[in-house]
Amino acid sequence: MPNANTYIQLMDISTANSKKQISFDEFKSEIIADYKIAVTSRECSLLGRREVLTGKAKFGIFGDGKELPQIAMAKAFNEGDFRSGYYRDQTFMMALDLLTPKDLFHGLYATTDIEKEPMSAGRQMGGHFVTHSLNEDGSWKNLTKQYNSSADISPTAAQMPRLLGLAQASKVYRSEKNINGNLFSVQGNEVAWGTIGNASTSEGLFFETINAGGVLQVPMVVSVWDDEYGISVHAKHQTTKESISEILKGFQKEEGTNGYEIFKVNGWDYPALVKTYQEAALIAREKHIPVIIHVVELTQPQGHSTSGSHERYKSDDRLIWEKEQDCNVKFRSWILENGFAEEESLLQIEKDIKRDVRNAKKEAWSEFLTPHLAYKKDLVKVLRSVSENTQNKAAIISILNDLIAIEEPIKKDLAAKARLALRGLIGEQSKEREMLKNWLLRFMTEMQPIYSSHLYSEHENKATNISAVQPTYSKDAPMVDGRLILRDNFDLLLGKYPEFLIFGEDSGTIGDVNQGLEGLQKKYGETRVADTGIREASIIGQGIGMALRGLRPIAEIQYLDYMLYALQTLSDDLASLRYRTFGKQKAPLIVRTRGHRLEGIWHSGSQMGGLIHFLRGMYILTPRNMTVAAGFYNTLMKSDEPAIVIESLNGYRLKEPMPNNLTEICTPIGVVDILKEGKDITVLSYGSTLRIVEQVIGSLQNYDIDVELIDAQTLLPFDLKHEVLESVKKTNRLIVIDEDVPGGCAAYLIQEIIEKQGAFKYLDAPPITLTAKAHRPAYASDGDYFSKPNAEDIFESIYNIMHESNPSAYPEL
Ligand SMILES: Cc1ncc(C[n+]2csc(CCOP(=O)(O)OP(=O)(O)O)c2C)c(N)n1
Ligand SMILES: [Mg+2]
Repeated sequence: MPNANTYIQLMDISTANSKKQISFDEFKSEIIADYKIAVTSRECSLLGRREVLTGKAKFGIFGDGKELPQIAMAKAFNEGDFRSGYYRDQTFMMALDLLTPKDLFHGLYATTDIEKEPMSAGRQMGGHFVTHSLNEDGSWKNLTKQYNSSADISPTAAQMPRLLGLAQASKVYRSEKNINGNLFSVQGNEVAWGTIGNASTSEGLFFETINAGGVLQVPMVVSVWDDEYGISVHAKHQTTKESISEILKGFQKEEGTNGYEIFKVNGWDYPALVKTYQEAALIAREKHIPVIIHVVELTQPQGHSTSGSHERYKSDDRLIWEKEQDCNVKFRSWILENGFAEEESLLQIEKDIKRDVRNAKKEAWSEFLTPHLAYKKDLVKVLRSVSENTQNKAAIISILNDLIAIEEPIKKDLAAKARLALRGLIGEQSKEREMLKNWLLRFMTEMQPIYSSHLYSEHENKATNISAVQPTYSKDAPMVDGRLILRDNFDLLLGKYPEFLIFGEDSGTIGDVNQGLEGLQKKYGETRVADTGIREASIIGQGIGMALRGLRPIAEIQYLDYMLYALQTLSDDLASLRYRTFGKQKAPLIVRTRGHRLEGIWHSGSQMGGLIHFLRGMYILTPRNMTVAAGFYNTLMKSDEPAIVIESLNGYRLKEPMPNNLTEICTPIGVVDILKEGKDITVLSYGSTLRIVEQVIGSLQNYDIDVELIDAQTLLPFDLKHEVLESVKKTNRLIVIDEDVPGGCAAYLIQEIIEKQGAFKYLDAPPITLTAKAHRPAYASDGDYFSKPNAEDIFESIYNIMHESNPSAYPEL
């Protein structure tokens, strides 16, 4: 007898969540449809693992043992909602039709066609999920009409910071009526759904985000998939009391407090899961109260990944328990016990699914191979011709035969064989050699972008395409503190762009520690100009999540030195976003910070070398004054790419003339500024140090040294027009001065100028860097003097270069 009680219970919840009432037959078929998803997903995991063990795929990590809660989560997930999860969530993706078995296998093989491998065009390991937020031209799709998944990354818990922002966006859209959020939100009714493994909750990012979510009261539902292990390490080494829901109890919302609703549910209990997820959705969606769902008693039938087997670390008892508690097994029994299906029909379903998944796998493999085989055929033809007209016939034929023997070639095989053959033709001239060269050139030109494109935007409005607009001044332009230029510019930006908001530590009430936002919270409200807790990584996460949903956040990191707390999120999540999604998602977050040359180990850092290397995929901008900085913000707001703007900490009180075209000023990105022309030596610098260089120029002039001074302005990207090269062609001497460690950013700039711009042949003297000492900058004025390049260092370094090239004109110092 089918269990009518279960039906009635579940219907109660569904109705409460405003889903239409369904008949008992419809209910039964929904259960069977769910069972099919669970079995399909499991079959993919089983076959997927085998594909790795036989060598067709390189690595496999699957969602087996976690199927059922994901099906329940998918039922509560609405269009417009966002997921921020991790590599176990294939069943969720399948339940919403965002991933087919064939897609999954394409992901395993690393098929590079985005149509066939929609998760990353082969760039990410399987198990990293994504949906496409952007149209071909880079514009937004209507995200309220699709299920959305932000792009997964591998570092455990790194999905948490962005989850916060994804949820916060709903809150912003609900409260800020002036924003045109048609493509992103329907009155803030969207829930952001996080998933995380039990062991990954040990990470700081998890706790930081949970706390911030409780403070902000944003609609996020965090599911913890608890299988008691993190690879081989048991919960007793991971979590106090071995239970995340137990230790999070202090976050429980009570009458009159903020906080979370916290649920604990068994991962094999279908009706309980469905009920829990419906309730959670309701609470988060309507009331914007965050929810934690601790899903326990989950299993991992095949162990963690294809890197090892779980028999090495799980006891026999645990292994037996996992077999019995397997959520799919328990779901099957529940269906039979409640009479929702007969044994035979389940057997038939399972058989059909096995066949379908096997076919999907075969098709995916064949589609993966097809283009490679076409290239191979082409290359075989070319090498055959080459072999008929060469003095190195034996070697070429041997390469050709090796190539023919590769039945299932990958691109690397083809490139390597062609290059090997070309090497064998060194010294020969023939049309066949030309043919091979052309084949290889075409092949590499076609292949390289498949692996290297979309690091930055490739669309019309990319940041480096925004044209410069110079500041203009009225005749009686007042000289004002630099911070006022920023403040007035932010004021105008807040007025111009309703979707623009700015937040950080002390950014709200006092208008930031240097008062660049003075009075703006009063004028624009607590949502748009906001204080945050001291939690740099999740401040960035707020920014990423909101930018993923069409808002234009500026996340403020109070001091450059504390960027390190956020560096992992910036590097792994933000900087790689376009690249890892093959240009299908964007998060145009602007990070505002201030740094350089104050005093003390943690208030004067200039770790630019670290930033430029960790953050490829972002723009790194170092304005020398606040007018240039304001221009960068304006440029960035016209574009849609992520950037960091580092304001000079000691520049807020320096006087600058107030421009009369504030919001129009655009400082171009990737363009240097030649501040003084000169004939003797090219001096490249940026930020606060540049001001000291400017002070030295006069003294150098007294010694008959005519400096050409260039402000790098934008470190990533640097000098796209190669203006420094033109300068070096004229001066034949080069020094790069900054306050990073030796071999840091200055070394990068030298590499750009010498290697990329090709300045080597125009130099009469070795290019020199003048940097800070290798240690952290010591405190106070003397600490600064003996840690960072000072006026005397700069004078002497430049003088010495002149002395070396012309000792009689410039005698020894
Ligand atoms: C920051 C970081 N450290 C280590 C790893 C390697 N690693 C990948 S998964 C994993 C265990 C995660 O366990 P859990 O969170 O319980 O998820 P499960 O795989 O059990 O679902 C580890 C240590 C990683 N990916 N990222
Ligand atoms: Mg685990």
